[in-house]
Amino acid sequence: MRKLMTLLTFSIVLTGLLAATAMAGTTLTYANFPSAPTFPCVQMEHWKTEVEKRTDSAVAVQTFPGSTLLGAKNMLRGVQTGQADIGCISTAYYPGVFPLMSVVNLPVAFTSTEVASMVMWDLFQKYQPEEFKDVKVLTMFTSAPSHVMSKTPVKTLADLKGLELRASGTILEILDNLGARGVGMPMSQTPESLQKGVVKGLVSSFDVLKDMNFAEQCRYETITNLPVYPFAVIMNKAKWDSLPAETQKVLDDLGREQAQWTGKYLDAYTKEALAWSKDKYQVEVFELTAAEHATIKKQTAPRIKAWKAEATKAGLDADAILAEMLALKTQYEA
Ligand code: IAC
Repeated sequence: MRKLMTLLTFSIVLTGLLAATAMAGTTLTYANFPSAPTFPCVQMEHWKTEVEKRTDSAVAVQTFPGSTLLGAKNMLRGVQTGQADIGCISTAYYPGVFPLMSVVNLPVAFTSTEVASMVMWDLFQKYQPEEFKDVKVLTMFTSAPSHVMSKTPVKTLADLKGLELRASGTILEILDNLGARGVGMPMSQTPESLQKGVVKGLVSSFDVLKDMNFAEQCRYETITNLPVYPFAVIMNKAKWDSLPAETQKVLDDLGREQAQWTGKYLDAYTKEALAWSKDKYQVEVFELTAAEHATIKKQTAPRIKAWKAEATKAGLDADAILAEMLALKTQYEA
């Protein structure tokens, strides 16, 4: 009888332990570089909620916004080496590393984040570029089209002359072509540079007017419709390989949906952020003339040529990739 009781107790404890292990499942760490209110972190929390729900909590996601685990520049390497399981990178912060996907950063006049994000995701699926071979890509999306936010008014293109503006990637060269002075740095470094006066403004999407409170310092906003910044959410390859097939399926199924969700969210949110900035700081918004937009188009065209040369050098069929991107853009805009 005693023996039986012991055995029974033992098996109850064992069953409990096994159940607890199964329930605890996997915890994935997810690093992000900008502060928690920004859209890359909002989409991260949305993804966490969806993953935990769809796996019945077999997967828990632990999020690290604001460079608390990895920063903008060591994100790629940090995920490759497993310092974080998952990380969010802006490909524009890694010049020359992503010759194919940087096509999304070209001046092709995206006007919708949702469209740009879907185009990026489809391009990635079609080409499965080598440049991501060391990681598992979970989703991709873009920022909204970029505009000038500055401490001094930029009412016409002539006002850009010599103006130091923070940007990254393709937009740096575009600014130089337009007579401004592009200063390269990640978003997370921008508040300090604005504060110190190293830059007189920035070129990015309007969400940051509110989320980084840039509206307080940059009271002048000029609608320029410059490129979107491309983002990729990447996972450590060994960690991905260690996941059960049903978990992998949940994450794979979320890829496209997450790209679209983020694009939709940001399209609505940039409008809200601009309205908030007008209300709270009375920011002024300047529109350029059609002739000035034509000038921008003409002055930024060399960047497309330069991308083609870089992509060709990386062994890519640049013309085909660019044509595919433009075809997808037209398709999603219809
Ligand atoms: C952002 C961005 C980066 C971090 C947080 C919010 C961008 C647009 C792209 C950029 N909104 O680097 O300018």
